[in-house]
Amino acid sequence: MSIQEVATEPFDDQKPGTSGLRKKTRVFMQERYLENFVQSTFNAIGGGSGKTFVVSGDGRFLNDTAIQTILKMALANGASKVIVGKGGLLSTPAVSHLIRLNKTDGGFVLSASHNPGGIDEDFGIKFNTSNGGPAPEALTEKIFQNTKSISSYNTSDVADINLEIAGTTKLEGMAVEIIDPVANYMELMRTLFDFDAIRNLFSSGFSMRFDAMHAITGPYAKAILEGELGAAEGTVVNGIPSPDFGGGHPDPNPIWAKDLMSVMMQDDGPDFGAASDGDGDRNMIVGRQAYVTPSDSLAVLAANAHLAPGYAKGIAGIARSMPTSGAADLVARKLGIEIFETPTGWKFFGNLLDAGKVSICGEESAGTGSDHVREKDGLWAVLLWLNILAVRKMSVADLMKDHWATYGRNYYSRHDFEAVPTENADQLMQNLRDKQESLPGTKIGSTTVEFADDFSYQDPIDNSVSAHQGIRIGFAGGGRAVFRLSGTGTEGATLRLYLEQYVPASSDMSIETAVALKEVQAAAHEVSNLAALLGRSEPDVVT
Ligand code: VG1
Ligand code: CO
Repeated sequence: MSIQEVATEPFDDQKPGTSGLRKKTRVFMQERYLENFVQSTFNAIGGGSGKTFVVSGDGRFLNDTAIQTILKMALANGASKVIVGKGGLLSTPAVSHLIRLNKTDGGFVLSASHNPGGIDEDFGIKFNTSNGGPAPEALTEKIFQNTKSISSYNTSDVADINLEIAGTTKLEGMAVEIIDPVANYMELMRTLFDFDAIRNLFSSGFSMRFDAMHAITGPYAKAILEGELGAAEGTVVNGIPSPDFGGGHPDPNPIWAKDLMSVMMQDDGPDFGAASDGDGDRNMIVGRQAYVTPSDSLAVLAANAHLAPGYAKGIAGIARSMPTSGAADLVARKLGIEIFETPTGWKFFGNLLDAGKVSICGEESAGTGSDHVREKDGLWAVLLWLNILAVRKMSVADLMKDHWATYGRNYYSRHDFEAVPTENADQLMQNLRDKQESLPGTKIGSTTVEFADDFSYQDPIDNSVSAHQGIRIGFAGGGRAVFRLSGTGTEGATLRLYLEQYVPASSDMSIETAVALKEVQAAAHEVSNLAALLGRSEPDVVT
């Protein structure tokens, strides 16, 4: 075996986005593309010498070859040990847990999450630090700077490792430990939830459908829900991870999880439905004829978490990303705990979780999680819902009605305008930035702007500032619109318009979401001149 220092030249497009580096798969297949990014990461953390890492992904096309590349580079950079899930498979929350459990120096997650997979679709890589969470901005910026000046990377000419056989192999000076992807994660879940109560719920006839969307949570859900908790065989559908996710988008929302939605909307549908994304960190929750928005799910989980053993002492605080609705804020106020509003992306929750300031975090994009790991965790959310339903003994629909009767309801929807020419999207954002200061007091359509700003966040722990995180506009009467550009897309720009309307507990809660949001939607379109700038007014995806 020999270790080689290979000369390379930089690429200019390796800036990590909201959640790591995400590109078309063929971009990643270019010679030295992955190598450059991985070496830039090793260089940014002070080298790999003597260090231990977790490396795995969601099984999408290129997963296994990327793992082999990283193993050879880890060896050449002096790493002492790498832990890999059998078959190269680990969900993102499981990677986070293994980093923490084994006190490794970090890990590489290979995934483009909810983006489709395949040679003509998307691939991605993300580095997580020793706390188990995504690299904070200061580190991703350092990695990016390295990618622009890199001149060589280290690799070795050892043979590929067989990832299908559990056990430890010595690769020259480096140990490669192949482990069962599910076992440690299941043990962690057992410490948090009342498995007996959930088992009794299932044995009493409670029915469920879990759509793994041909992605990573299949094996986890099968082992935990069917194997351990006694859910009927067949509860988990699309449970075998495939390199192209069966040709679909592994994105758990009513659009992409359409089959699940139609089963759940039937009169005799299952009691409970859930889905998860490509890498297993997102979740969708739906009861029989009752879809739960992710923002509401966060609020319900926070309000009821104490019913699960892992949170029986109560929660310390809640954090939500800025575009997420204010439903969780109302719960925090009632519980007398702090609420934090952070920029989009899980990396902003890490410091708050590490400092013990918050126990539960969430994003409107179907991500919820807690201090048990440093990533959002799809199956965790599903199990917490099951634990709550087992204790409260009511349907999802009734639980939501009860929640809204206590707190009022935050009607919510996200409108995505995809593959917009970058200039047009930038122009729209720039116009809003230019005029936000003068907006308060202005009448727009049938409402009036109460506040407007370009969201800037100062981390309360390390005091780092992240500016220009999206335009927030608050309207009279409890409406809010948020504009921001996606940091995970791989084609043109995606403009996200987030719409929210609060109605107090005494109001009629049976109105349709689209109706409740009509006024704020019209005002948002008017204030941004959206139709003229984008050349259309209908979004591609409404969630
Ligand atoms: C999207 C979501 C954001 C989420 C991110 C990563 O980012 O809006 O809430 O954290 O995806 O999710 P953006 O920049 O496209 O809006 V995942 O499941 O990739 O890890
Ligand atoms: Co994901």
